Amino acid sequence: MSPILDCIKNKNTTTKPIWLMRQAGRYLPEFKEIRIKNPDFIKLCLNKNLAQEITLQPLKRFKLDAAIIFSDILILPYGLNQDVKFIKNFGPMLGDLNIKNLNKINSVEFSNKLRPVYETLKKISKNKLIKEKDLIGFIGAPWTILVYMMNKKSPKKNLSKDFLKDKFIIDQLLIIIEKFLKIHIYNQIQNGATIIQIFDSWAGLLEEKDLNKYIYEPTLRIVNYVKSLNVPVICFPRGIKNYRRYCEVVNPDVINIDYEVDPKKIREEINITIQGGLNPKILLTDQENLKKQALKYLDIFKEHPYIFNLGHGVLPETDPNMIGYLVNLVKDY
Ligand code: 1CP
Repeated sequence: MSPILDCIKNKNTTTKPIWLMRQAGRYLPEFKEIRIKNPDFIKLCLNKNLAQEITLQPLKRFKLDAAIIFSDILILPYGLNQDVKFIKNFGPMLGDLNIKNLNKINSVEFSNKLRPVYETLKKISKNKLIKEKDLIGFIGAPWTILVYMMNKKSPKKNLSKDFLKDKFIIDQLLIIIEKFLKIHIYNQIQNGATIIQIFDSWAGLLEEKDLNKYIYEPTLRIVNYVKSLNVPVICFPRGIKNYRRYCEVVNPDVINIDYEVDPKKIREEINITIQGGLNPKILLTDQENLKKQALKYLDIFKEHPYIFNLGHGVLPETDPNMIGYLVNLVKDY
């Protein structure tokens, strides 16, 4: 059994497996080289040979315990025929929503449009670099996908909270998003994903009173769906104020904490496997500081099933040597 599955299923605490959110891409020179020649990001995600190569790049350099498929959470709106573009120095830009057209899309059409992603997973799962390791498939949580589809750009670039007033559209859209996220999960698992991670990058934007409708209920249904397929599910509700409550309601196999979470407190509060926490900015400092901060997490979770990871993705300006240093440190712990 792979170290990560052993940690999740057997609650093994003796080894501390490691992988990193956003380990493929951005900070790696070998990724940047491919990216420059491939200006259309979605096309790159759908290029089987290159997507396989990018997924495996970090495994060639570092002793990581998992690969995460090179794709994006916004491949979902793309699959639903909403225009998705990534603009340099701006981020994602989505086209107008047409709820009538969305209602007409069927699962075969959707799966065919995203077929290259699934074929990439299939290819990678047969690659010897992934042997005894996990291949992580992923989705954006319904709330985070809703935010991008309605806001049409990153909420960093201003989010009009008014959009929550359009209940009629939102309720229809949430049903469509959930339906196709499940199909996307099913297809990823069928083609070799051994774990599913759910990124709720904008969970922190909601007030307490809206959590039930937009986060707890739809995410719980998706978590139960993944569990029904006998694959572990990791949830990352970034910025949510009450992780304990989230775990009680949604009950994923693993919870990824962000860097604002007090690791000692969360260890006392929950029983499930914990992943992540280290602030990715620490990787921009020096090795001595990195060692000190990483050991803090390793020591706190010594007796708890723990998968080493960050509290958010690897930053583009990270020196790959710092990643190598961190991975070796965790492996030698
Ligand atoms: O311009 C470039 O070179 C593209 C940069 C890039 C990359 C490498 C984007 C654009 N997406 C990705 C890949 C990606 N995205 C992966 C696979 C690689 C890996 O993790 O190793 C994954 C898992 C994601 C997930 C993702 N995409 C999230 C959730 C995690 C998080 O960071 O919170 C989100 C929010 C996105 C949307 C997205 N994709 C890319 C951008 C610039 C954004 C917008 C982020 C924002 O709103 O600020």
